[in-house]
Amino acid sequence: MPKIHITTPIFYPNAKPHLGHFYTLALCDVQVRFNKLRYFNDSKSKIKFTTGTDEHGLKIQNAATKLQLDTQAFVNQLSLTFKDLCSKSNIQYDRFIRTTDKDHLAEVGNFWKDCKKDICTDEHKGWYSISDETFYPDNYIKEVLPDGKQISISNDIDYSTISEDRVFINTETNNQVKFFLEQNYFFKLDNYRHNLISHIEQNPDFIQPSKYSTTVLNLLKNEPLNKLSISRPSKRLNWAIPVPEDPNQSVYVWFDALCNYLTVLGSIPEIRNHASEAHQFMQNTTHVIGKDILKFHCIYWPIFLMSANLPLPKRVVVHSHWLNDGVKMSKSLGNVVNPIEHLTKYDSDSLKWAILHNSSVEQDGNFRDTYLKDTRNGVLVNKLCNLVSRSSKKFNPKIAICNWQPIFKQNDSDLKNILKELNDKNNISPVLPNSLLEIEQILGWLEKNYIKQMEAFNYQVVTTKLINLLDLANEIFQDIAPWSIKDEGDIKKKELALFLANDVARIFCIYSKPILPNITEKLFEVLLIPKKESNDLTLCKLGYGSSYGKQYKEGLKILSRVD
Ligand code: ME8
Repeated sequence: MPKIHITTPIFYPNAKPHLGHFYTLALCDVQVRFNKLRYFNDSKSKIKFTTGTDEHGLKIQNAATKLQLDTQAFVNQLSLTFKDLCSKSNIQYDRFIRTTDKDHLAEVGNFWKDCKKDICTDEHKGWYSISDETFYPDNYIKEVLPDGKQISISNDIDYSTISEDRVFINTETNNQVKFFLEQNYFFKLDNYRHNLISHIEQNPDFIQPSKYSTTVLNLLKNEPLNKLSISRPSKRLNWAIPVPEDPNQSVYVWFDALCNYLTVLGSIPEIRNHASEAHQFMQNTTHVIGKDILKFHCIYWPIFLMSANLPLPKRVVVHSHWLNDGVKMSKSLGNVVNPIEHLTKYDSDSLKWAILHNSSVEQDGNFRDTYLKDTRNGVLVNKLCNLVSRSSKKFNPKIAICNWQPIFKQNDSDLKNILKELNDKNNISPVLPNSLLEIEQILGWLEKNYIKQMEAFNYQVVTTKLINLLDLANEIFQDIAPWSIKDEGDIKKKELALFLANDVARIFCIYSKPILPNITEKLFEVLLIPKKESNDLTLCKLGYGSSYGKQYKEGLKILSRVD
């Protein structure tokens, strides 16, 4: 009876969401729906999906000030655009947390107190990027001269005399940094370095894909794990949660934000209690993040949790980035694809399939408009809906299904004999036996690998196999050409084409339900598949449906082309 918790990062509402945010949300939504499908028959299983907005910090404060807007009104408005994206794309979270929510403010204060033994005060000087909300060491900084030339900063730079008009940037993100000198609270990360190394080594799936586990281990083993500044003077940052018992200091936005993963599960004592549901959810949490925030989730967050004596999440799944002409799509650069535009022109299933089929969590990808059209027209209309409509519109597949279902369900030798008999009698082309064999092979592969691949977020591998299935069933249909069969003697062959088209469509719909919740729901209706069967992965074999096929309603369009 698993309790599973899946999270996206909580996004900064300093601008409207773009395709990158949609991607993380879609990765999670599919994972949630896949788990619901997988555990459909386990009435005690619970799957929780949380997302939200990260509303404090300098970045937000400055964005609101620039527009001369009240900061709360500013975040209220932008937070809604993230919610709106979810509702327009049928992304169904259980909680949308905002870090300005009351229960969260209290949770951050309590968490801080629980980490107290590892927190100290010190003078802080360093290069801070407001856009990245993080400090960078000197060797990641360059000065941009008035002629645009970039030079490294010299070792003997006098920090106390850096004038305001000089421009410095961080070399990783190219975002501007400023030099700050101030008194802050610090978290002694190094206290947990060895514990974290052992945890990652003993749990090779803690950080996925494994290349990121290697990156993090290398960092922990080879780079100094400096104290992390976790507060800012309130006079510089007032749009933040105050540090408990010290109103002159404000909690650093990342300390505040990471804590959302606790707030959504309940109070800290409850999460700590081994017998509680909150504890089980916490232990079985999958954080899905972009690689830009690896360090925060794979180093800082587990260390904070160790300090507070709380369970660590099960795993952090790290995905790559969507690029635009080779540059990371980002709100600050404005080089973004707006998912809402695509949702308006196409539909949410098409957008999800288009980006998940054309990407992998391991590699950065460039978005192309053609992905949408190819998915909607090429896959969903021409391959999937066509398979259903061509086998149900002119014909009633009911008898065909009744006749062929038991033969496929029984055993292989019967089927082989029948195919042989059909072949001898009708001299059918080799397409049928070859394609049928391939269908059986793909179904065998899916039966063995679907759960493993979906769990590892390798959705593209699954969608590729599923498209193959549709191609093969369409090929058989085309080859047998039931519309041209008039002869009574050929009736078996005609019925076989109808049965295969319907049954492959049925199986395709079960497997693709997590990615295509809307269109599969409609197709299950057309194919007369009862709810219980549409959620049963054990029925993903030819002949295992109990459906009798529905006469396709005249004029019924599941999905039409977009040109
Ligand atoms: O970092 N490609 O928020 P954020 C793929 N508030 N995914 C992308 C992307 C791209 N080009 N751009 C953004 C923050 N993302 C913090 C998080 S969590 C406790 C606090 C996605 O609005 C990806 O998931 O900058 C990335 O990690 C996240 O949005 C960053 O969102």
